[in-house]
Amino acid sequence: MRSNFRLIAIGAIVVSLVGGILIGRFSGGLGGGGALAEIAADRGLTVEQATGALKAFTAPGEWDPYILVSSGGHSGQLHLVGVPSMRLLKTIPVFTPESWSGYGQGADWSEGILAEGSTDKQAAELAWGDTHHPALSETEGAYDGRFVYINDRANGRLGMVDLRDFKVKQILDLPNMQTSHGGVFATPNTEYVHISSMTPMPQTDDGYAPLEDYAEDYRGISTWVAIDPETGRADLDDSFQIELPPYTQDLADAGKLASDGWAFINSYNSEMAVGGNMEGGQPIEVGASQRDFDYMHIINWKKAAEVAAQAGKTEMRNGVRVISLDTAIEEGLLYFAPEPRSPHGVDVDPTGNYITVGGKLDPHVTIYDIELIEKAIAEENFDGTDEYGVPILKFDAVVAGSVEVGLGPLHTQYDGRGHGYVSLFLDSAIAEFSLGPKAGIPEAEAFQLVDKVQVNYNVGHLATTEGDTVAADGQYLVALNKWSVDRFPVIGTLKPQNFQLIDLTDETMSVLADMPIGFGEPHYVQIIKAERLVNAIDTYEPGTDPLTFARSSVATAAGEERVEREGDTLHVYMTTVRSHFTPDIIRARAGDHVVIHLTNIETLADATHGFAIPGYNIQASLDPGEVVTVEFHATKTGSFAFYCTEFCSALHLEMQGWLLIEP
Ligand code: K7E
Ligand code: CUA
Repeated sequence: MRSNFRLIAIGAIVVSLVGGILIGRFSGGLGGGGALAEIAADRGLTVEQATGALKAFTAPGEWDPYILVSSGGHSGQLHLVGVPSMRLLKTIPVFTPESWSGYGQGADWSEGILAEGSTDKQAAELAWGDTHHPALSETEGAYDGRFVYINDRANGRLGMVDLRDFKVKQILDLPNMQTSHGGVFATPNTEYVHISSMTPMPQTDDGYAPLEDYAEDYRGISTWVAIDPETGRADLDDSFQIELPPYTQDLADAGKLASDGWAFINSYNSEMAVGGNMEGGQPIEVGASQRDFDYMHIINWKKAAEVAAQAGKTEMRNGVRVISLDTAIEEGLLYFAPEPRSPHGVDVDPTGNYITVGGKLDPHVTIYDIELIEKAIAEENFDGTDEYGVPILKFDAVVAGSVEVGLGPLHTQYDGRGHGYVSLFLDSAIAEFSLGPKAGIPEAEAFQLVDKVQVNYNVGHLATTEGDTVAADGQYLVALNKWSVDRFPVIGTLKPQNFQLIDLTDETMSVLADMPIGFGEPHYVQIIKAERLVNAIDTYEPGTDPLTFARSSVATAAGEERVEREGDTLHVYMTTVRSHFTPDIIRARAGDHVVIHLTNIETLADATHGFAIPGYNIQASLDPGEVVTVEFHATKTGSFAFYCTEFCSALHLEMQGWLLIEP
């Protein structure tokens, strides 16, 4: 408990400090400088806190200049957060059913996406995913606001959300890989979205191989998913995969500008440890941390796309063309650069010249230079090969610099002013460091630690505004802290994560705000300028099928509502408008196959209706203009009062009807 005495004492200091500053700054148009200082003092705020609050404040009704697109971890969702206000705007379900939006709760379009997202590769139809790394689509290396892709860490899948209506349109279950982690990025013009395996998988017909045959039968996979520029959808026929050695492929990034055409994938466990701690072996984390170096994979993806197009250079494996490891080596598509112990993040700077790697067990970041890499490849400046024959570039020949930043460096983002910001998991801090001359930093100041700020606690990823694109603008940084420990009231044993907003516009970094994340465990996020979301719509054209954006063949206009019976199938063409369903009585018989085509004939933004049937596990959401079909078997007789789940109008409670299923 704070004593009143302490509050008064702090208050007095704050009044004088804040008063001086705030009166100075706000005596202009606001006319209330003294009052602001008093409020700060009353609330016990320090100057830093009051300044931070004002910097992050977004007035009621004002829009944030940035939108943060966050993965939701094993909630299987994406979250949109306004920056700098750190207000949660929306949750978008991708891999996991969600009943607000009716996703996977009986509506045809979403059931179809989830069903297609589970191929025979899976043992069951999947109802969850672990979202880790969102990748916004890009044009010329900058976000273009068209699509966002997100991987499923658990099941090796890729989801696509269309940034017109912010709904998922496709889940692609990737052949030949079981898991995927950080290997997700869009190429600078979104020709491909890359996704790589994390844990290698046996490339055998039945997906099984004894662990004794790990080195022989297991392989990593780098997948280049071809993207249709109109729809954003993946086309497996035009996609290809590259086989990789059975190391654990981790984070990845696309080259851009100076490094356009290249891609970089970190790996660890080049020891190929498989565990066996009850069978006389070492635990995996021990076995996988033996060597001083693992390998950064350097892939010439433009050349790989050419090779994949040539006859005889690939083999079809479960519906996708695969370039074998041997072919990749022969054709000069794959090189390794040594990277210090247990690397995690690999991040290309906005100029494309530098590639920063954080080694979890090394207190440095290592910064590679693409010009040096290209030179070493051209001159075959190799340190031999790995056991699979992949050429290893000489470490000293490709590294531009390294900076001692602190303990547990993971991920790096940039500000477009020649600085990198790296998350330090063990130190619970963000370190700012300078890049080299190719990013505009004078030689004498290159590759140095610049600043450090403490975060709370144990930061994983971090994101700066557009900080992984050519347009990084260095305004804000968000730290994604894994633990919140004591930052929030005790609300049970499962604790929220903590996002912290950090200002990058001053000489030194400062923490402006905390945002508890009580709805999943975000890993990576990207922050896009809100003004780039030019395709976003707030209503559909009347009668739209959300999957195609075209007019639905079952769209129903006002006055065209009807019920048609075809044997045991009952087709209901229903409209929704404030505040009724038409028809509001559906008469079915036990055993019928009931198909209800709902059209929301509203044209006004926000006039969403829901359609819920008790006892049948059905809840659909219909945005203005949207058409959704709900289909079920009338297995249980009864009188079911269906109703609208969105509070749409003063007579929302009256927006209900009867589904009669006669015995
Ligand atoms: Cu570092 Cu999944 Cu990107 Cu989490 S990963 S931190
Ligand atoms: Cu429609 Cu409530």
